[in-house]
Amino acid sequence: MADTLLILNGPNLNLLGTRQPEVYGRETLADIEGACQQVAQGFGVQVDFRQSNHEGELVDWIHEARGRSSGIIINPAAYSHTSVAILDALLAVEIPTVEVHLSNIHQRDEFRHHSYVSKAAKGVICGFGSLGYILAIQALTAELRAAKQQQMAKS
Ligand code: DHK
Repeated sequence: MADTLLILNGPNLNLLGTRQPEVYGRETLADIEGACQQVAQGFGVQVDFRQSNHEGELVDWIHEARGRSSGIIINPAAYSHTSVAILDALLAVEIPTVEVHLSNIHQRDEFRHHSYVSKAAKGVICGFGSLGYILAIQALTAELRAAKQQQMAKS
């Protein structure tokens, strides 16, 4: 069966397209999901794409990913800078994770420079707009392939 990547989006990302387009671009979240689905197909993986404005719901979805998803791509949005709960959930499930931000958080307000979530991430991509999601799919699928090859070499 094909690997599934869980792509999680945090608060206010449902407003993409109209929300501060000079910062976040003009693409909607549905546009980004469409691009992710298309690229994932090319890589032979499935994508489960979700958005929530609620921290607890994101935590629940991370827990549910155990045994279901081979990788997680997360744009925690504002929760990046506040959520120990999301960090702990990612540390608990031990699923390879890539953190994505549309904007370059290091060029913005100082409170956006630190992300709690990064401690649980294999890598972080920021500043490339929606391309970041595509790069994250590419990086995660390469990681999964390498891990499988290593396992096969061992057995
Ligand atoms: C999205 C948000 O909503 C902000 O709260 C973060 C992130 C940055 C992004 O660039 O995708 O600070």
